Amino acid sequence: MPERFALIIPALNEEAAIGATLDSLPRAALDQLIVVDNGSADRTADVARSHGAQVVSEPRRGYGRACLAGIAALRPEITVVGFMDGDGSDDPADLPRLLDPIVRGEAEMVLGSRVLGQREPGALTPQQRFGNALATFLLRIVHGARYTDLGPFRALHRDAFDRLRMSDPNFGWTIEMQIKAAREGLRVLEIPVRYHRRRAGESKISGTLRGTLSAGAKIIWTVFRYSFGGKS
Ligand SMILES: Nc1nc2c(ncn2[C@@H]2O[C@H](COP(=O)(O)OP(=O)(O)OP(=O)(O)O)[C@@H](O)[C@H]2O)c(=O)[nH]1
Ligand SMILES: [Mg+2]
Repeated sequence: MPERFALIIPALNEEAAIGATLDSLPRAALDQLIVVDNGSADRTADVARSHGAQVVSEPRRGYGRACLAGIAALRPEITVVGFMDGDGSDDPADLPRLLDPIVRGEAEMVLGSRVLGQREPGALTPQQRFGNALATFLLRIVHGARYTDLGPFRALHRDAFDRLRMSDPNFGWTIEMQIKAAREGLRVLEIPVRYHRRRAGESKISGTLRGTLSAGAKIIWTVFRYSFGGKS
């Protein structure tokens, strides 16, 4: 059976960037394109709809909740699901390289690594680079899992995703997925991806002190939470 692809884009107040981000996607390659509007106060949902996306609304804030709302909206025939940010930071030209190893059966999860790939100057802040280095170091010593990044641009076979029983409602989402993938013994591949500065609009995470600290704390907490034998 041929694979069917969906892309889920969580978006919070991205009206300035979401249209161009959607326009840059290789649409013919996607069977379902979902923007999850996470309670935006701006016109994110209208813009996404007018650029051809299916808009799912998740009024409860949180990156993980938005991703889960996108999953809940997948059509039954979808077999491969990808995640990408809505601010134009990820490079859509890399999308086929994320999906192909899954199609060829070489991997069940493919992670786009911004650390291995080319970054536009300023696209990853020093705090993000430090946070990534610390988190991936902890993943290795606490969980024996080797990764270089916790980037948002990634794809999984839907069956593999279901095995992970994802639950994190916010910034622990990416690292939860990586910890659980290692535990489940998923076949994981990291590939270099390009990373740009956001196209327009405001940073909610890395560009703000509050966002950086709360995401960083949540990520570190999640590493240890799953080390206590917690299976959830
Ligand atoms: N659903 C949801 N999405 C969010 C939330 N915060 C940010 N996002 C989205 O998640 C993605 C990443 O957030 P950004 O604000 O770009 O964070 P960042 O990439 O660390 O910061 P930039 O350097 O500005 O790009 C974007 O698509 C946001 O719209 C949130 O609380 N809920
Ligand atoms: Mg961003």
